[in-house]
Formats: sequence, structure tokens, C-alpha cells
Amino acid sequence: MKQHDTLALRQQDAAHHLHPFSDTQSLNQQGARVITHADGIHVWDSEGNKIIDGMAGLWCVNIGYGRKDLPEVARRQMEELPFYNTFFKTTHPAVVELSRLLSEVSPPGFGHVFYTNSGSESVDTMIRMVRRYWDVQGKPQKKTLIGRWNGYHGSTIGGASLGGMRYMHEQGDLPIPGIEHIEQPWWYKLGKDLSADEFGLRAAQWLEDKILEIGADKVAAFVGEPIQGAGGVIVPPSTYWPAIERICRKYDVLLVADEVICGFGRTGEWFGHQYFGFKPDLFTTAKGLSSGYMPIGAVFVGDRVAEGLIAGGDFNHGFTYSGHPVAAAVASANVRALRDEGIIDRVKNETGPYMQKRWRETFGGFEHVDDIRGVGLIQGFTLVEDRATHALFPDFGTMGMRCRDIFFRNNLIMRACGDHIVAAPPLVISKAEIDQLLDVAARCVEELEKNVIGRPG
Ligand code: PXG
Repeated sequence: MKQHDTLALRQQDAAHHLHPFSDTQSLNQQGARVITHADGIHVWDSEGNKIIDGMAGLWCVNIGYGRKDLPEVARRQMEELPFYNTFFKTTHPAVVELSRLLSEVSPPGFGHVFYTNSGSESVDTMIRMVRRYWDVQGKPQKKTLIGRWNGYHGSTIGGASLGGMRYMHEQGDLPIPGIEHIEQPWWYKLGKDLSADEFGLRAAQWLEDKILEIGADKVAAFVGEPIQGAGGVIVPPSTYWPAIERICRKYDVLLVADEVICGFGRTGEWFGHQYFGFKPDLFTTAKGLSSGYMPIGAVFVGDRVAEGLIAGGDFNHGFTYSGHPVAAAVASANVRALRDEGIIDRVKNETGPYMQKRWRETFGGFEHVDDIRGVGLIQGFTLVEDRATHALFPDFGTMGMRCRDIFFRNNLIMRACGDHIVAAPPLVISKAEIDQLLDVAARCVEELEKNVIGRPG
């Protein structure tokens, strides 16, 4: 295995590389951990540590690391046609094949896709499509999109506006006009007085209230992640999405699922909206579409909106790399493998239920762990001050970060989103590997409870 000079890499990284979502000054003092290679559910750092990747990279390496077929597909495509655009009356076999395949694996009524390079671009594309759609319908005043507080829809100006991360809005004068937010369906914090099912209906009611406040004739779409990922794996009660769907239909508001995390098998279904049993008008994807082996995203456009857009003539939108041949070829190989190797079926019938059972057993006994939740291979719990009263820690996020640091020291990658601790491992994880991941995680939470919680500093 190739040797790496960790110190030199760190120094050069600090000198020239601005990291996303990072405090560069403090990162550079610590030095970034250098990840050098990966296989299955593991990554290795430059010091030789073998690390369990409980986050599938960044919620994206669904098929796992170390596939030999995807690089081979990329190499062949690069030799044959490394690039050609799809703007000017041209197409190419790789993008044709992917489009056909995606219409096969998506639910009925999604015959069209539009390609991007990332989730953020998918979201911005969707915003422009939705607004264009209503223009074509002769309703140009129907332009406002409603998102949710603590939702995450990316980092571009549109995506960050639609997302509900206030600390993102504070930078760059966001949100842009025409974006509104409602509260998230976080029962533990917002619904204590109700049963989960009652709360789901109440949280959906917030959408109806907002539509009536704005005026239905001005509301273009409601956008939500089936399960909020970056917001801390907030799993809504089962009553929520059907009620949201009814409200959108009642007021002729388009319903958009942001499937960037939930898509491509994370919940055990192909897409998260299938798990919750609702039918969006459009859905945005990226990440699992190529399992992160190439940057690519896609907006799946339902027939109603596709017909409207097509009737409208030119749609003046696109990226140089929309439908990039290499990304498209790799995505096709990935999607076929997810389907033909039964990877998503296994999440639904075997590893997903096993993880959910073991996740609850593992963390159920801790004094400061509550709201243990999850579906398929996406799960979370919340570090709380007092389970009896559902009291969160006053400084929401500090304990989470300290817990994450303990995981990190113990060669386990899991995310802290505030004080929500979450995991989303590669979908190829085995039951034995689930046990290993949970053993390490449990020891870390034990350490947190013993050495950190309740101790000053
Ligand atoms: N929508 C959703 C639902 C996402 O989770 C995006 C859009 C944007 O995708 P791109 O590819 O532009 O990053 C995302 C991305 C985290 C984390 O820390 C989550 C994401 C990205 C980076 C970090 O949990 N999700």
C-alpha cells in the first residue's frame, strides 16, 4: 500500500484548501484526517487506521466502497466518449440508457428525468421547473415555495434558501424572496402533548395554515425530505405525509420530495416517498444515484409537470455536465447493481429490520439517550438531559459534537446533527458488521455518559 506523509499532506491542505462547512482556522490547527483508501464499509486514514464508515461517505456510498465494476465502466466510457453535451439537439448512449433505467426503477408516472451534478443543483433545477410550470399554466403569481425549518436542501442560493438552517441563512442574505418555511415534524420537541399520530396531523396542519396565510393562488410547491437527514434523521409520524399530500391536492400546490438522502434504497424502498406511501409531483436526487462514485444528480419529473414543461417550449436551464457520459454510465451500473444484486431488497427484508431492532436494543438502556428512531438503514437518537421530562441539553449541539469526537477517536464515523446522533452506513453492510458498528458506538456512548455528561468543561 502506498505510503503517505501525513504531516506534509496536512500542511499543504491547510495552506491551499478551504473546506466546506468548516472553521478553517481551527481545522488547520488540528489538521484534517487524511483518508486514503476504502473497501466495503471501511475507510483507512494515512496513519493506517481502519475506520467503520457509519455514514456511507456523506450519506451516499450506498453500494459500498471498492467496487471493481464501476471504475471499469468509467474507464471504458472515458475512452469511448469522455464528454459530449446534451444541449444542442444531441444525446449519447450512456444518458439514454440511464434515463430508460431510471424510468424503470421509479414509480409509475415518472417518465422523465433532468440531470444535474449534485443535490443542490437538483434542488435549484426543481425550483426553476416549478416556477416555469406555473408560468406555462398561465398562473405566474403562483411562485412561492414552502420548505421546513431544519430541512436541508443544499448549499446553492436556492437550496440554502429553501432549507431551514438558520445559520446558513445568516450568511449571504438568505432566503431569497418567494421562499417560506413551516415547522418540522419533530414530535419529541414539538408534540409532547399529543400521540405521534395526532402530532403528524398537527404538523401537516401547519402547511395548510401557511398556504392560507400566503394565499393558495400564490403557492407553487411544498418541498420536504421524506425523512430529514442532515437535520438529524427526523422521522415523521405515519400520518404526516398522507395529510401533507391531501393538503397539497386540496390547494393545487405541487408536492416535491427531496430524495437526495432517502433515494436509492436508504429506507428499503427505492425512494423514501414510497416508504411513506405518497406520490410527489417531482423528486430530487443525487448521492445514491451513483453511490458517490461520480458526481451526478437527477430531478425526476412526474407526468403532469413534464407535460406542462414540454408544452411550454424552451426551458432555459441546464449545466455543461447535465447527463455527463461518464457519470451517466457509472450511475447506470450502480442502479443496475442495486437492483440486480438485491441490495435494496436486503435492506427492506433483512439488514434494515435487523439494524432497527439492534439499534433500539443497543441504545435503549442509556440514561441520556432518547427518541431512538429509524427506518431501513437510516437511524438516529437524541442525547437528552432528562428522559422523563424530554428535556434537551440547553446548549443543543455541544454534547453531540463531543460524542462524535469520541466515535472519531474510536475509528467510527457517525454524524452529530446538534444533539441528534445519526448513522446511515453503506447499504451492503452485513449483520455482523452492524453488530461491530453498534458495539463500538455503545462503548463510545458509555464513555460519554461516564466521562463527559454532567462534568463541567
Ligand atoms: N438535499 C438533501 C436532502 C441533502 O441531504 C442536498 C440536497 C444537497 O446535495 P449536494 O450534493 O449539493 O451536497 C443534500 C446534501 C450532512 C450533509 O452533514 C448532508 C448533505 C450534504 C453535506 C453534508 O449531513 N446533504
